Amino acid sequence: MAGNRTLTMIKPDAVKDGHIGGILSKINEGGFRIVAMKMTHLTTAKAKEFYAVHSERPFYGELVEFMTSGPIVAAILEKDNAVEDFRKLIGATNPAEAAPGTIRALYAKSIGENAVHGSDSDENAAIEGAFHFGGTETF
Ligand code: 3AN
Repeated sequence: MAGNRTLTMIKPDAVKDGHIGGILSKINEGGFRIVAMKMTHLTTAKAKEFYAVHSERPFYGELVEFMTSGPIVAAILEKDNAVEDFRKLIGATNPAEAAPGTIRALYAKSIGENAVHGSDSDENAAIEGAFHFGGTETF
């Protein structure tokens, strides 16, 4: 059975450019309920931990540097089939390939600075949710 929660981060580029409101509107219009949310600034250690799965990729250093370059907004979103439906709403990793109307088509600058994160599996959604939020911060 598909899970009903996913973890998103509005990344430093989108926060800096004033797109928190626009992205939250797309999330609401997409039928997701926000069950946890915070604005935070990742430390280098926390960003490295979050993206540990990419540690062997050539862009890992750049990714960690970018994700620690300014505050982010992290949120847990709830909806039936949340992981897959949210990845549809955000669009392809590379905004040049993201479908029109998707969050990345609207707000992302490049494959590296791509406005939002979305979990890629139910298992990772649970891990990433627990990474950002304690039980008393999730509703
Ligand atoms: P997605 O965020 O769509 O799941 P992943 O998991 O392949 O994409 O990559 C994680 C993050 O790493 C992306 N959101 C993006 O910020 C960064 N990234 C992915 N590919 C590249 C790349 N070729 N160059 C720079 N950064 C990248």
